[in-house]
Amino acid sequence: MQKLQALYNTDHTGLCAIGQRLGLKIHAPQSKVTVLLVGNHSAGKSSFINWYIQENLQKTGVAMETNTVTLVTHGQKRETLGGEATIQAFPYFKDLAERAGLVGSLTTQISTSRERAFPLVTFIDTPGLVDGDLKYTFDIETAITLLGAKAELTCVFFDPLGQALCKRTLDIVERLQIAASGQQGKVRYYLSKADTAGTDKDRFKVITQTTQNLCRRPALNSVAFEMPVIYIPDEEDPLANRVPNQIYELCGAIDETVQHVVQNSLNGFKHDCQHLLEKIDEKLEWSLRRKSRWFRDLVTGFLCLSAALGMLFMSLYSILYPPEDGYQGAMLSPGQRVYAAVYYATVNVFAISGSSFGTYGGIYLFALVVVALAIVGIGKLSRLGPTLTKAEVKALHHDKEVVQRTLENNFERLYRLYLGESVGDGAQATAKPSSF
Ligand SMILES: Nc1nc2c(ncn2[C@@H]2O[C@H](COP(=O)(O)OP(=O)(O)OP(=O)(O)O)[C@@H](O)[C@H]2O)c(=O)[nH]1
Ligand SMILES: [Mg+2]
Repeated sequence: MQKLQALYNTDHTGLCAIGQRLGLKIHAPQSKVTVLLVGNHSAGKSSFINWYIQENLQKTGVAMETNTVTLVTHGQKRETLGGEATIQAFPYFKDLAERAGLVGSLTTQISTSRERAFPLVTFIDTPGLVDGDLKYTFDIETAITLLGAKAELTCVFFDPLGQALCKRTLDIVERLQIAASGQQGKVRYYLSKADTAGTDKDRFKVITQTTQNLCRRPALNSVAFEMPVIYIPDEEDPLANRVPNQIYELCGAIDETVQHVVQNSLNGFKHDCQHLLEKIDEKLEWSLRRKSRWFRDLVTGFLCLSAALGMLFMSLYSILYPPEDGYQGAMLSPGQRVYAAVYYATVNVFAISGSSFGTYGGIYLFALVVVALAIVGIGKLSRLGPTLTKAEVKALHHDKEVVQRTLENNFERLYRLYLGESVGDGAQATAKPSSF
């Protein structure tokens, strides 16, 4: 995805820069997938992130640990960013953060972890949801709903203790589900900390009660709830992991989302390249057509206008300086001869055809010819709009070559890389990590 981003964002030869020169808005695809974690207080959201990236990054504990919205993302060095810096790093969160009054309660944790698909994922860890008078420093309902719209995957965690009994959690889940209607699998539900749920029978009871509570909500009663059970596996003591654990399926769901987004980005890349090529061809064709017509219009326009002006000048001259012995006389200058020829020819045509146009018919016709020639001449010359200069045509050919090369050299290669990576990621995600 980073490689794809570079193809868009390179300074002069990137697809965005070429698009800008052509007057097209080309947007680089998103570089990462956003996974939103929502749930009751102490449901294990932060612990899941820490386990996924195999780093103790987020504070965990039974107290209300997470009180800010935290973006956990991969980077070159370990760093923590505040609200403003987060908005700089993720400009598409600006509007959302301002609407929910979130700027002061927004943090980014950058980790160098390369575990699982983490380099391609940004997790959003949200504060635990509780009922009562606890005041959040921002409008949590709006914030989570807007974050849900931005995220590609939302995971809702219910723990055996909290279940789906928290009104605030249910309100938010309902909103998220309504916003995600039509996007199957976007909001997923998990029973977290399943190892604390007791026996198989207890666990089953907890799942039933939780889904029943969810289904009481009108917007949720038509949702077919699947509630995989997950818990953080104990790597040191495999015997402690007797309870079935579907945490690796959650990793698989994240992988799937990543693959889906990468595939969309690759298809978008091909589409953008083709769009740019079409636009360049269109411009070049337009320029060619314009150039061939340009010369023709220039010559025709010039000839018509000169003929009209010549005839006008000639007639004025002939009227101002008529020959002493009249136009039938022998002492005619060449100009007067043309005028006389045109004039008498037209008069004769009308006379022969018995037209009642009279003696002035020839003059009218003469004037008509002058006006027609002038109109055609001016019309042709006014069509001579700007055309592309040689340098501009050369630059377009260069851009075309760059886009063609970018597409040919990268589409297949990135697709193969993606297929290779997704196979690798899948294997990694389902393989248990060796240590934590
Ligand atoms: N047994 C067990 N304990 C867990 C599991 N996941 C988390 N915990 C514990 O549950 C407590 C709360 O975990 P957190 O990860 O802080 O929960 P959270 O949802 O981030 O909590 P808030 O940020 O307060 O909303 C911590 O003491 C964790 O050690 C799990 O899978 N099994
Ligand atoms: Mg937390």
